Amino acid sequence: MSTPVVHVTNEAFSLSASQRGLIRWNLYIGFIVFAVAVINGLGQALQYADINILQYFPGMDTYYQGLTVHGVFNAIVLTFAFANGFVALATARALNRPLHHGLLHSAFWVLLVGTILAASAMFSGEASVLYTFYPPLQAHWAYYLGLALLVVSTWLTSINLFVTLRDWKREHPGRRIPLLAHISVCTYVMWDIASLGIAIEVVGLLLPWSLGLFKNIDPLLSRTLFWFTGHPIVYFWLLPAYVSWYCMVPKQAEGKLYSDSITRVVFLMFIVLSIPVGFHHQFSDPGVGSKMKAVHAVLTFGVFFPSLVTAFSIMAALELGGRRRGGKGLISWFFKLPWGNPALAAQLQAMLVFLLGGITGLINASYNLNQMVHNTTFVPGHFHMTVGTAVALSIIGISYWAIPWLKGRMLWGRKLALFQGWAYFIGVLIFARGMISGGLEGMPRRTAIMQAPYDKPTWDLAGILIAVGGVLMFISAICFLIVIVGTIFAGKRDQNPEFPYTETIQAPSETGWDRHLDKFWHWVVFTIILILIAYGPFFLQYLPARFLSPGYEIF
Ligand code: HAS
Repeated sequence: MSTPVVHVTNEAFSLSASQRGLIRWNLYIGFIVFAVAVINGLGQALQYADINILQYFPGMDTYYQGLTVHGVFNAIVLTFAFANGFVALATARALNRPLHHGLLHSAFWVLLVGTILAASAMFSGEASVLYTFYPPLQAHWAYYLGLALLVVSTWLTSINLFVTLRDWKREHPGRRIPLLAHISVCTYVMWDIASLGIAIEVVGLLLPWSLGLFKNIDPLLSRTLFWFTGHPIVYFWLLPAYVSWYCMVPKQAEGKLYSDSITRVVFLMFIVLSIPVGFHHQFSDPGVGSKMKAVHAVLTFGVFFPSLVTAFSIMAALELGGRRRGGKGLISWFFKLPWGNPALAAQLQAMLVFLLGGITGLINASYNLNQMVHNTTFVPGHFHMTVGTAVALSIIGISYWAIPWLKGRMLWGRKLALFQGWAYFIGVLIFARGMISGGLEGMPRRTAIMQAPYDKPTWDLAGILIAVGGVLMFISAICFLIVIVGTIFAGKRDQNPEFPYTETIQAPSETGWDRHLDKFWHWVVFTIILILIAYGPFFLQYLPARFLSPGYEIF
């Protein structure tokens, strides 16, 4: 192998105290809602083993209220707050320049107000509509407005990344965008297009409906707009973790990233392929033609591909690190990785679980198998290994270095942090095993099993596994929160905290074909064409909207 080209700016990087503070507070909002959501999670998991603690906690008066808080706080607020903070930080690091201060401020405050509005509606029991808020279930207007503001906060962050990149380009005419900045911006470009579906649904349909401006709603149109955003949102959750796996983890593992260009291609593929796949969540919906479902099923196998490439790329980067540290043979390099670093260990555990999460995604995506698992606990089994681990455990791992860096303190409770990662890893594997086997036995999702008037003996073991795994995950989450609070208040001062930044073996060329990879607009045009092919026929045949269903507040 030729001598590695080091493509990384080693000059010192710093941000003003106020920018560090704002980024830190984005992460703290995420941790605060996470602390509430894991209590709900424990309640949900225990009820599968017939143990009821839901009644003892605020926000969990009914199963559906607790599940709504759990889903919205974990899957929307935590992930958005983390992305807004971490991806902005990554961009600033890559371009070695500060972010736009006003935009950073506004994104933070809009996120906070949105979170408070949505939380107030959920805790008052007027928005027990789950995180998918399918109409005709109707929530209080504050819930919809809160969600809309959360999306606006991501758009403000996005503008911030574009403005920061534009300023950098003015100072560096003709230069290639640094890889870390490129993939950070790609993450938000994808989300900007994807979030249009939910923006139209919430602002155009649900908010005026909840305010009484019109009486009835169109459930199928709303669901379709929801899933237009609802599948790509999973990549908006995942890509900040990928930013770390590509551009930070190899450094922490003492390895190097193999190819700059392949990494750019992977993120561009997510822009193009993430959106036109939403009907794979609606395989069982009447009103969507089977041809459209087939197109989305095929494209779903397309969006599987960039994750497959990621698995190989990251594995290669890790192998380089393991071999540098003395690993030999086929697999011993794996054990030589620096497992003693909690920031790395948590992310490696997240990757291992994601291998299983990805495989279960393929089962969901296969039309005929989907008929068997749809609306069963198989699906939460899948998503606790994806968003619930690949994303959540990566957020935890990243926080183990990012909070010390942002705060100028060393990580407190290193051993507890290491224990935390393993407890989560083992916990989620037991939990997901229960969800998946229960699902294959027809155990329904989104159902208070304990109160259900029916039961199947084969669900008993599944329920116990879900409860045992859930308890372990809960203990692990509490350990994480203790480590973070300990770091903030009791971590030893550190004048020179490390910001991990990976080197690439193949640097980007200044003159070659791969320069086109930096022209985001080309890829946006491809994306729009593909969306028109995948959604156009449905809307042409379906519109105008059919406002036929009244709203219901069942729970
Ligand atoms: Fe999914 C349902 C298909 C990925 C989340 N998914 C859901 C729901 C959620 C969710 C929340 O086609 C439920 C929504 C609801 O409430 O109804 N999903 C897929 C497919 C993928 C996929 C094909 N999902 C995700 C990700 C998520 C997520 C990522 C969150 C972040 N999913 C579906 C379908 C449904 C669905 C159907 C509807 C089901 C139904 O009927 O309701 C793929 O993108 C997965 C690709 C992943 C891989 C794995 C790559 C592995 C990597 C790890 C690297 C490992 C290394 C190991 C390096 C190909 C990158 C080395 C480690 C060392 C330590 C050395």
